[in-house]
Amino acid sequence: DPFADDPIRHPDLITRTLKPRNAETPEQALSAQFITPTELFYVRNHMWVPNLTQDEAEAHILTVELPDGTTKEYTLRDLKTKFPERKVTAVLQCSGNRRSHMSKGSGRATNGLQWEAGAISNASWEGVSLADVLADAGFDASAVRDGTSEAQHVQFSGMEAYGSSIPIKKAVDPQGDVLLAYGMNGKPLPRDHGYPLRSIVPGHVAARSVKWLRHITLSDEESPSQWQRKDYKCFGPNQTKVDWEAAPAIQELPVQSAITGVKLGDWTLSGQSASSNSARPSKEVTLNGYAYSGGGRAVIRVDVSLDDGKTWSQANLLPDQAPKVDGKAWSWKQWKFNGDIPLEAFKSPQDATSNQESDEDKNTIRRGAATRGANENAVTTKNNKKCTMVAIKATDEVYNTQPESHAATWNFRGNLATAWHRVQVCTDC
Ligand code: MTE
Ligand code: MO
Repeated sequence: DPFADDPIRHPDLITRTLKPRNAETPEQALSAQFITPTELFYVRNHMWVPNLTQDEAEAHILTVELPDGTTKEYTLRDLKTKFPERKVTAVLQCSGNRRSHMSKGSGRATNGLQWEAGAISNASWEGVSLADVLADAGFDASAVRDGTSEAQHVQFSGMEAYGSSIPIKKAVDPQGDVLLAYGMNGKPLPRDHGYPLRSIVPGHVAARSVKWLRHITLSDEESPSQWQRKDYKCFGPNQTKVDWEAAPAIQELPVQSAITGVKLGDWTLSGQSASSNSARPSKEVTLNGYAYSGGGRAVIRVDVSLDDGKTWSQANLLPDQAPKVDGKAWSWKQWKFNGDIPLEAFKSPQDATSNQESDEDKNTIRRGAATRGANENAVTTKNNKKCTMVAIKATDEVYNTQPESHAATWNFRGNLATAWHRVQVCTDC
């Protein structure tokens, strides 16, 4: 059993598969801190987890291969001593994050792990600059700027067999901030996250941040791996038999957001004046979550609708807790919203089901019940239950925003599920 040696997982991670180990970050941890606690950072492994002792790790060799076939080797110790240490705080998001929302929201099955909104996390990464190492290995980055570079791609290979690549432009861009990282949140990388060395490609899909990194190849071609040439691509909603080569590999991520907490408060009277006849009962609601865009594009706004998209308000974006690097937003924005849902908005579930994502429905009921201090019994008091749909969407600094429906962006691989995040919120009226 190649998995017998896998590390122990934190019990709060939500396991999707055990062998290989895939687990998402629980909602609470997605919103509680700006930096996701290391032990709750989501895990996406295609194979087993390599196991190196500390001595083996220090002696671990990274080989860099130039287009002319010449190679240069660096031990982890070399990397740590020869190059200045750099630290970048960056989100990693799997291309499959929210895939289950796409499947349920569109009513069409998708291939792959049925992640909810927790295949994303934020951490600080410590290591050395890939651009520095490539220059030391003898690669002349000016050829990339001149357009005369033979190398067009930087291929990364992991110790198990996983591999993928990024465009050379990103690798040598001084503002690209690509790291060869050996640290995470101030400690050595844990085994699940690539010990002893991984690439970190901020702003790109996490599939390009290759763990247990052992080989870098500069080439005129993309990585030949299936993870570069196949799995992480998108197609149109009508395309199920596809020409893989016709679509580019996912690199920079589109804009994304999710609700990771819903709390219903008390009934209050709102209106022009609480004492006048026009006062209407409404239910206090508190929402929170994250928003993120690829390519270093900052999220500028998170819009919230308490009536499934008819009217909108704005969430408060919480202050960044990591400085932007060279003006690039590599981390997410966390957000919070307080509002009131008018009594009339709550409909019996039959009327409110048109767009519902059923298992989120369950979650929300659980949350609602918890905030009322009730227990799971509340779930069964179906007759009194009334629900409404809340929705959110984010916009980034170039005004890209999220699509309304998953049907419009459905693809059979279930990649890049970025439609408005809708959650059904229920109460006993
Ligand atoms: N690197 C190796 N060597 N093996 C893998 O299976 N999975 C990739 C990427 N790098 C993978 C890998 C994918 S698809 C994702 S989403 C991220 O690692 C997950 O990184 P994490 O487990 O540290 O969250
Ligand atoms: Mo992924």
